[in-house]
Amino acid sequence: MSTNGSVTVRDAVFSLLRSFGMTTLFGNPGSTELPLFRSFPNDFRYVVGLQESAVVGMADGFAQATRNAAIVNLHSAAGVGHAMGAIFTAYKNRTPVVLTAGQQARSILPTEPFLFSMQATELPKPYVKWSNEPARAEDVPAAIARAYYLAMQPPCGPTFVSIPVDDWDRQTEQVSPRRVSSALRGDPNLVAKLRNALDDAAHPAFVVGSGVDRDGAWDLAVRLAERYGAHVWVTPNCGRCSFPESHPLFAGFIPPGKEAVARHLEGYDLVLALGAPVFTYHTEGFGPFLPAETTLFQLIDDPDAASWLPIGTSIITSLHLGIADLLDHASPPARVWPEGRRKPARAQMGARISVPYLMQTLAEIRPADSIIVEEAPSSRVAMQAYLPIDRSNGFYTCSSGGLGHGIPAAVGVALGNPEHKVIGLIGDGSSMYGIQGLWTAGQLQLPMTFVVIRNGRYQALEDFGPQFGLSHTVGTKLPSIDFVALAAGHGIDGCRVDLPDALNNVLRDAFAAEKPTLVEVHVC
Ligand SMILES: Cc1ncc(C[n+]2csc(CCOP(=O)(O)OP(=O)(O)O)c2C)c(N)n1
Ligand SMILES: [Mg+2]
Repeated sequence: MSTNGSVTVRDAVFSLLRSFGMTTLFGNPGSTELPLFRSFPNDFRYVVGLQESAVVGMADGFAQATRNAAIVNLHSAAGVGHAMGAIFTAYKNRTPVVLTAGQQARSILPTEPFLFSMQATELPKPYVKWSNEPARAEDVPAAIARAYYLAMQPPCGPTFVSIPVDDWDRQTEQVSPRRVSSALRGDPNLVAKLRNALDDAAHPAFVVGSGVDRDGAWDLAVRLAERYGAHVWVTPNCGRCSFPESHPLFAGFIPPGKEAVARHLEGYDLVLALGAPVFTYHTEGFGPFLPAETTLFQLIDDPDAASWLPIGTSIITSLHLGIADLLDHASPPARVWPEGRRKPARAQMGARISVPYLMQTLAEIRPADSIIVEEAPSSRVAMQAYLPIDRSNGFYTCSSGGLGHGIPAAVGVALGNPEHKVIGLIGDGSSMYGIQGLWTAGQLQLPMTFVVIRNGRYQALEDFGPQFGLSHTVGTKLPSIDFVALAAGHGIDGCRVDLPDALNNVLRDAFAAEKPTLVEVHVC
């Protein structure tokens, strides 16, 4: 093939990224990436993260908020290594992220240079969908294009391109962007079978996962539930909110254990999982997968998640197309709706701030269109009870269980969503895995609020102890972390609140601020 190039690899890549709408580059620079920045285009912005885990977490939040793949540049093997936990999370979140990493110059690779990544394409596996170091410099733009199309193809996820430092100044040819469809349509025969089963079901339930909101199918899922009078449960360890939690058909959250799943789905003759892996358990459990009388169907855009389901019928489809196909026929006779979940008793103001009281206060005073990004393990049940999410794109957490996502992802969501207030609800322990995100929020002056829930320990692990027969846990106390000082040290405002009657005003001020603010809330 001719290599009579007319542009540099760098210009060809920037032009391609521009055509994909990827003009925000997340990264942490090193020597093996510097030539990328020679005449950095004015219409691009470079968002610096101070550690690569924070870089990828920010890109993950940004990609989810903007519904387009984010582009990331990491520094060789060390940068990919730091980022690995966040890459794992982006893979589990099904977030499209195009990761690039610098590699040493091709001519010195035979003598194992400083910073050289020995098996660059192996390093991020198995948590990338595709990994490549182009054989020739001129193939770099085409590799970026392929990485983009694959990242955006359901199931979405990270892809990786390793780029030798001397490639950027080489000549190549422009690569034209193409339309690559990413919609999947389910087998019409199976969709008809599911529709008949729904028409015949006496007590149907839906179990929703992140896939519904990720695919923009929120309104369709509401219509389908209303048509069938189906209870709607949230699948365990769900990364987004896919159904309004104040809706009369909303039944609640299924805990992540085998027995709990079977118990919660008792009494339903048909269970339809929508955009949900079925099921993501956290601890070992026993007994039946589902109650014996229950028939299971799954609509999912992920063939892998469909393959390990032990029972039932899986239909591989984009959620918006699959649900639209189910709705595309005459409605069955209207059903009497079962009763949804009950509102919890009002949390009382005690001498100290309880987590339910904090969540209730947040629900009452947060801006109606604000977005919650959560990483606060032992506070989650209280949040689910007292802080209902009722908007599409209104909630994000990590699906992997790997801490360090919350602060950076909140920054990425705020960057991608400037018209909405973003509130990060972060445990004191969790915050320390991605604390560098505060600095980026400060540099960009994002008008967001970090609420650090300070209980002085890894409460979730202390709660787990008895399940493993432990009477006490080791390494779970977190004394002496000063979050107000950490906020100041990262260039943002911070304040502390430890009495319930001060909470309301402190949070109101934080939400009104047009800059990032951290509120350290002492809870009992
Ligand atoms: C990267 C990573 N390291 C360790 C853990 C184990 N872990 C799970 S929950 C948890 C505690 C988190 O503490 P905090 O944010 O304070 O929340 P709390 O449990 O107090 O509600 C830890 C350490 C993890 N999930 N991910
Ligand atoms: Mg804690």
